[in-house]
Amino acid sequence: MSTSIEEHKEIINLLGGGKKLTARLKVLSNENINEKTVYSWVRQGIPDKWKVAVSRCLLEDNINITNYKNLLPPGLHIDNLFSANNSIKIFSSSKVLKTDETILQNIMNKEQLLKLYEMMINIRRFEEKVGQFYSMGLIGGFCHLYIGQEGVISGIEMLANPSDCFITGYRCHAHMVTRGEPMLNIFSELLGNSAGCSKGKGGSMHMFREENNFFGGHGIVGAQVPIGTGIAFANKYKNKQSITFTFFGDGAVNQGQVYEAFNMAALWQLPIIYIIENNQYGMGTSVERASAMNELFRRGESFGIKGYEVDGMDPLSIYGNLKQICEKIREKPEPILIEAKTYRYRGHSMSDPGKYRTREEVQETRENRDPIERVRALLISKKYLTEENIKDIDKKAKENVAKAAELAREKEMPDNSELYEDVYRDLDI
Ligand SMILES: Cc1ncc(C[n+]2csc(CCOP(=O)(O)OP(=O)(O)O)c2C)c(N)n1
Ligand SMILES: [Mg+2]
Repeated sequence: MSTSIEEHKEIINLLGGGKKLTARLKVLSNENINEKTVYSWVRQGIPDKWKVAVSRCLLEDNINITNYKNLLPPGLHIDNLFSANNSIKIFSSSKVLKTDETILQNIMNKEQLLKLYEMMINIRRFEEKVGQFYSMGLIGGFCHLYIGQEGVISGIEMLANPSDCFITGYRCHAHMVTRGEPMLNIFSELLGNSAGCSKGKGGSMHMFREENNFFGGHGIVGAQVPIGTGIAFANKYKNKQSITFTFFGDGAVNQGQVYEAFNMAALWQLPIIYIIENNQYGMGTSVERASAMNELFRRGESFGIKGYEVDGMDPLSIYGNLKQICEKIREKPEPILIEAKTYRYRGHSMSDPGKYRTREEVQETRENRDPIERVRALLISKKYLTEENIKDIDKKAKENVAKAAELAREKEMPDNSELYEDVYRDLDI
């Protein structure tokens, strides 16, 4: 492989030598660059600042730019350069992913299926307990439960690496659980205790655990999308292999900042998967009433972001389809948009009378599309577990949750002197 100096020397020669190149760069950049500077690049290499302009000269001369591995500055993808020639490509390859049932049933081995099942049961029992505590007046502020949506985060967690980054909105307890945070710390946070993962200052909507690469927990609808994009940029810039999973809702998808973030993610080809958890409703309004265009997986197309719809009530489909997508992104970073069609069984928050949908609709989904039931049935039909084993798993999950919840009640509230601490801090991700 050639060094960047040898490569850059070859490029300068191909472009007609220092004199010609100087003239071309002057036109392209409006900057006063002299021949002596350009000649010095033959010995020192082309500085980052001039690499984009030099790449454009190569493109104009129809020279295959991909031969030159050392030419593009960090963070810039080759496709970015094509916009200069007005040839930016619009992808319309977004699609609904449907996978054959027999493939899905065999996509995980016994150990994986068990892990997935336990993960989902833990989330559900955890959230049920949170609902109970809220009704008992133990939890202050807003509180949004994830019951019904367990398949989305669990399917993804089954394929993610610990070094991958996660960020979501206020419906964030489940993401904390699957990222490995002890339930005691999550309950403590909900109760406002100093043992909480955010020292009791964040509450239900603002949980963080940097060590687990979980970056919140955000109360402003859509705000996590540009932040997730920034994390993905940092990872690419620092040559980290991590994918950033950025979750948001069907309501959030109509926020302007989502599209500003999409633009940058596509421009810089960032390693990010945007996941719209389309649970069919925002804060009391159905997606049909709130969105002019309901094929949400297509929302990235005008930026060249490929989008896929998957069944969010089926963790096996999430796992199977996203696994392939992640493998590709790890090899060659690019942003991808996933619309996971899911459903929440409870109200938007704890204070939602739920007048915008019928009980029958909720009941019908619970009975026919429940993600936990789907995996339970598979475990039984494959004879990996008996009904008795299933009951034991459930009992153990309930006990663990109850133990963590009761222990959290014994923890202390933060001291008043803590009030002005932890307001701002630099992250080194
Ligand atoms: C910028 C902003 N606007 C409005 C709100 C109030 N609000 C909180 S949640 C919500 C609905 C969001 O729905 P969706 O994105 O579908 O997420 P879901 O609650 O279904 O998970 C709204 C409007 C807010 N928190 N932030
Ligand atoms: Mg929603």
